Amino acid sequence: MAQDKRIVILTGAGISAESGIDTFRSAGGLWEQHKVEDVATPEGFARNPDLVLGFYDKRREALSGVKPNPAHAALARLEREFLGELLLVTQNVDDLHERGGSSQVLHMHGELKSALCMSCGVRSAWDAPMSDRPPCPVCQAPTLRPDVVWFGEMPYQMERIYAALSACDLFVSIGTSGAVYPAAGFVQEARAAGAATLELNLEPSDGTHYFAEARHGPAGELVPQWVDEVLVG
Ligand code: BJW
Repeated sequence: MAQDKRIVILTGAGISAESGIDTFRSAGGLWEQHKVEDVATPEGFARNPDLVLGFYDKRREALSGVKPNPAHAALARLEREFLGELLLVTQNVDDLHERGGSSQVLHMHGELKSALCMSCGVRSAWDAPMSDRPPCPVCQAPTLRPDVVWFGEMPYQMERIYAALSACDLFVSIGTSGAVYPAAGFVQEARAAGAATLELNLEPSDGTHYFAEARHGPAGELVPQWVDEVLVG
């Protein structure tokens, strides 16, 4: 890969697995511990806000006990040293890309450390529990919810992502099962634009057949190897 190319990278829960954050669909993962319709839909939140706020409070609190792994560090190195254009899109709501050194991260499914006020619509940096119904820092209404994208909601910055996919030379998907749209469809968008496509995942994803190349193994090994290849040119 020459250094003057445009790369779009999509990451999912698998990139944070070696840091100790549960994935969603693996054995023992979050969707075995909780019903997805209870904790990751607007309807579930309306039915039982205490359950949902508690679920996200625990996951936000757990961030202080985990660290970025070599895969996050490698993508940060790519951001620093790659001479072409790079867009790092993550489905993850953790902050491990940023703590690993990446400064430009597009969180398409939102962030644990952000609050969305259902009264004024403002998103605020947030690193505290929400179960006790704290006031919005902007309008003071006690109507904060986790600033994450649930099923049936529109992910963030889709226009920007699709524009980058339609103009990229390489699309790389890392640590995602390919079970959730629209992210699962990015590989087809990139292919339609003539881009090369690469999957780096522990095992074949649901969409592995769409990728021109797939490498299977832990992200902590595959991602640093791939970044070395890109930077050596
Ligand atoms: C490793 C590893 C290691 C493990 N190294 N790898 C029918 C057909 C098509 C679509 C739909 C449909 N019915 C409904 C829909 C739409 C729906 C959808 O996709 N549903 C599916 C269930 C079918 N999607 C939506 O509703 C989305 N919105 C939407 O579509 O709006 C309309 C729209 C229209 C047009 C354009 C754009 C939009 C919203 C989806 C929101 C998803 N939200 C969640 C929760 C976020 C907050 C939170 O974190 O709690 O996002 S669900 C959950 O899944 C989370 C994740 O970001 C997302 C993806 O999961 P991910 O990251 O892939 O994790 P896993 O666990 O699935 O996979 C991990 C992978 O890592 C595995 O493959 C492992 O093998 C691997 N791995 N260790 C490398 N060490």
